[in-house]
Amino acid sequence: MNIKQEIINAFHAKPREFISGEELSQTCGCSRTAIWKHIEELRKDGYEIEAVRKSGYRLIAAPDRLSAEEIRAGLDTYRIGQVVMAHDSVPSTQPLAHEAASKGAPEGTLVIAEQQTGGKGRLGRPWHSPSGTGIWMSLIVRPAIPLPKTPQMTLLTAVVLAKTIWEETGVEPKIKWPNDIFIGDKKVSGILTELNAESDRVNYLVIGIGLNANMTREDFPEELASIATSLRIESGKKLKRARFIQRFCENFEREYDDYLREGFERVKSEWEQNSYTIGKWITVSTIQQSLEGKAIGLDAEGVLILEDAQGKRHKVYSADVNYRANS
Ligand code: BTX
Repeated sequence: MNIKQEIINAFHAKPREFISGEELSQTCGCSRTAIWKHIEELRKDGYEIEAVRKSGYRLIAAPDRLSAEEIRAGLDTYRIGQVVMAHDSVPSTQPLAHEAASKGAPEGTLVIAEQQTGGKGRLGRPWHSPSGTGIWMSLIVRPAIPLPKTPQMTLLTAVVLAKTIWEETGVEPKIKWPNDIFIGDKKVSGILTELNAESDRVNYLVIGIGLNANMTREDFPEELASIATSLRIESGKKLKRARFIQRFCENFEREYDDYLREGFERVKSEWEQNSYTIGKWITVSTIQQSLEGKAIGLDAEGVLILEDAQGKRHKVYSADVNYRANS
């Protein structure tokens, strides 16, 4: 582990306390001069660190930047989020995650960026990803599941996101089929799952997550103002983004392990409990046709069941669906 990471971990383990140079040098296995040099580097990175003779160093404030060190400090997982590739500005985190995955990046690797200049949604739609205010990240997973089950991973991710939003902000999110998180009638988050597979074998999935964390109303462009919101707007508080990502990774690992062991049932019931869609009259457009009906629930595999005006039930697969809700 690098020395900067060790120092940050030590600060996180003893919040608001002074830690002596001696103690830090023992923890990190280096000289006190080396500690002092790394403290200076951390200050350059935006950490506010108080130094008092005889008492040592104390962390006053961490920068509001998403660094690998901040995410890993205090992260209680064994694989999700244990490798973090952090960038300032990139076109999109998705191709970077694909590249890393194809070169063997381990399951749980996170690619994050402060800003995306070409953030993408589904079907080539753009995803607005301004600097410093959101969480734009791609998670690499390698589940041993058959190809037709992969849309379940999007539903699982939505459940975990909704749970983490609730736990960290107290606002109540709803999941809109297939891949959006809503607060009230506005979108706060979207999920884009991309797949790399051969015949029936999944090599890896890249789960892209866009979450509007700290945008103010003015930060949204005109075309999004009436359809998008942020956690800050809804909760009235700034979100600690690194902490949110840690809690997300922990919740994800728990839910994912349970899913790999026990199957889809728990995800299904959690998804249905938090659904924005179920009970609503919706229009679903596929390439072949447009269907209208009431969303009844998910089947055992996670496929949405729609009941039309004649009472006939239809299965709606996420893969070929373009979704519009009337209500
Ligand atoms: P989607 O196709 O369901 O949603 C895209 C639509 O959402 C856009 O057409 C626009 O109307 C609206 N939109 C765009 N930006 C925002 C925003 N910031 N907040 C609310 N609504 C918006 C959803 O696709 C999947 C988004 C995944 C984004 C992540 S970010 C990390 C990763 N990298 C990347 O390029 N994409 C993913």
